[in-house]
Amino acid sequence: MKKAITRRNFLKFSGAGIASALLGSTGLISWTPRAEAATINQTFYITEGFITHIDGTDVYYRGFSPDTASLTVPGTQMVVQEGDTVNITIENTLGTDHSFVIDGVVDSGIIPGGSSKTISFTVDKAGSYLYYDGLNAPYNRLVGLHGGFAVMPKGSSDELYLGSPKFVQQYFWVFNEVDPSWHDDIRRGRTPRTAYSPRYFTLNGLSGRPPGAVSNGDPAVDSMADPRSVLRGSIGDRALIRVLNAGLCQQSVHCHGNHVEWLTDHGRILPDPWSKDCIYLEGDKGQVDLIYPFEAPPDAYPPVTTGKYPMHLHTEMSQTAAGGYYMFGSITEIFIE
Ligand SMILES: [Cu+2]
Repeated sequence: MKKAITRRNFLKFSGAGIASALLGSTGLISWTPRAEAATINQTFYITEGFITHIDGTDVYYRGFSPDTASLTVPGTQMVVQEGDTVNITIENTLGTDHSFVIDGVVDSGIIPGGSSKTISFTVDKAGSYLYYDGLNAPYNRLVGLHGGFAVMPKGSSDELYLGSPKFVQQYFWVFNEVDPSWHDDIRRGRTPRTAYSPRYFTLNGLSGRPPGAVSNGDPAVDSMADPRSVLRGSIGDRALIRVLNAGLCQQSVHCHGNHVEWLTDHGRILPDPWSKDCIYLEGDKGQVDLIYPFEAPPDAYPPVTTGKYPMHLHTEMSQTAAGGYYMFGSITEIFIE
């Protein structure tokens, strides 16, 4: 049992995104396949606090954090392998009930405020998953209680599922959007009654800080510099992107430079992957898996083999913040080096 943190002790964070142990110095997810299944132990602390956005607004969040002193939104990325036994301990440091759910895999049930629970499950289907708090849906998920979970095929380091198109590096792109008044309602224990009106749009918990903006280039704050989000590769590389939508808004994910290969929709394997520029991402837990091929951009003239290209969403409001600031939404960079 843990004592609930009182509301007086709210921590304030300038940005989300604490790199996890799974991430190397470049931010890439590194993975070494194993011949044998393993037991994976992970502890999440459900914490709360405020994150300051570009216009100075402090917005209330909850997160699946690696310790009691931090607030991590989205929660730490997890990568496991088919056949593994996963033990997840949730320490709920808050006064409210929460849960841990992976659709089709596990549901912890209610974890009352101030208590902890360990859930054990085995994973048998390679793919990408959103873990989230399923209680008070969708509010607990929207205010930050979500994260990415990947199951690698047994013995493989370069496939989404056995026999899939191959990749060299892999990333999570977890999208969300933020209606501060809803977050404040949740903080006060109220059910939101106002129309959903998101004012901030995030990628892996961060928004863009374009050139000239405060904290431009700071990987702890700027999604255009966050190594968890920025695609980096050389001609011939291929990046798997596990795209998860924790938010409610449908999106259109557009990678510049090259088309992406669209491998799955909601975990369903597409038999004949399309090569496409814009990918529809359903709202309310939509998910797709994509491969970005680092090829010479076919439309460039004169021809180029290096360059910097954006990934942005084609819903225009998702590129804004606080109702105005343009280019401060869900955006990142792609470097062909
Ligand atoms: Cu575009």
